Amino acid sequence: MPIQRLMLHHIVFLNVGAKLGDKQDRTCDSFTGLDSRTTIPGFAERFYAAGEERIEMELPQGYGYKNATADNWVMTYMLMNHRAETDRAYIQYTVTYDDAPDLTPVDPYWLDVRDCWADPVYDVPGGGRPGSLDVQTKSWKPPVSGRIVAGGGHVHGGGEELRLSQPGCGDRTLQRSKPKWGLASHPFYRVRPVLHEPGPIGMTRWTTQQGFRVAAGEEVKLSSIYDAELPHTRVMGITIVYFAPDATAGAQPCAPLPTDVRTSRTKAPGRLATPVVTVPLTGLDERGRAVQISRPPGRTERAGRRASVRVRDLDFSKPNLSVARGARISWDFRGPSLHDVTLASGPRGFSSHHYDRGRYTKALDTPGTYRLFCSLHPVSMTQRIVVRR
Ligand SMILES: [Cu+2]
Repeated sequence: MPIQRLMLHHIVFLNVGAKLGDKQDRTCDSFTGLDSRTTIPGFAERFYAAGEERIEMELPQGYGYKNATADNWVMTYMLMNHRAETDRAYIQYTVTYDDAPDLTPVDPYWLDVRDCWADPVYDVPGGGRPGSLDVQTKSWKPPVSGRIVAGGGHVHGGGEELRLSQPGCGDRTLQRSKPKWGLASHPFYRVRPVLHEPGPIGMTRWTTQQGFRVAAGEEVKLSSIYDAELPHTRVMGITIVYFAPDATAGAQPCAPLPTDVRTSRTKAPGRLATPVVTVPLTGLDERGRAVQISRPPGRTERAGRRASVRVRDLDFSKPNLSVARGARISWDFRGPSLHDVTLASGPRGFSSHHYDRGRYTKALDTPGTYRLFCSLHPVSMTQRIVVRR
């Protein structure tokens, strides 16, 4: 299925067990739902996920993810339809099933710098020096001693790397997962509309039979590292680690690192340096086709140090706005559907959660032109705010 039609933006596989209540996610007791309000119980174990990069789940020889015959898997995924017509597709996946009795089982742990949100995103505001980095971290302490035998990662556009480290051992690096980006000719950069900064085509994944040995309760740190010069909105920093419980693994503090780490990443042609991409605003022409626009239609309303915008189904009440420097803008969400406000391009990056009611307020201190959209309805809901000098 070419992404000119549909794009499988991401997919997460969860194991519910034989019946609801059998399993629990290993890092989240519950999740904050897409509406930023509802709490969802963590009734299933997240064990694999892929973004646009389609990372494979790979375990070293001799290890497996244990499944009972009666286990039920659930998929949660997002499709992006790039055409204004109903389409239909199948999701195909391949599983290697091994019934060898002597496999060592692994437990999947989802490490995420914004964990336990249904949409675990954050914003890199940008405005840093060239080469500067934005670093967000997540600490994880395994409940039992064991060995981390495999892992991979997920970043969005602007990502530099995900790093796993061991703070109790001088914060030594255990492993890095780095993105590889498509060539400028790759469909991610060519298929219109471009609705978000394209993600990588591949991430480093790694396996080790020996494993990184960690004691029960010992801290392991995930660092999500992004370019801090430009704004990057709604980004993620996620690593799933596969952990083999092993009572002997904690015996020697800061044990030598494994010598058998194997890494791999897609062989497809690509770029290693994080490309600079400006996300345009998109509108519809008379024939309903997506076209790039520099601003939404309508006159520009002028305001001073304060402005309030109603977020309706499917528009912003003030699509073109000019405000004084430092103005506080509040977006009032009136529903009934979920919406958000997200920077596409501009001097500083920000975004709101998804809301069907409530208010999001942001002070715009940096002059310039902010092009915004609702990330859920990016073609129909656009806004341009000029912050005067
Ligand atoms: Cu919306």
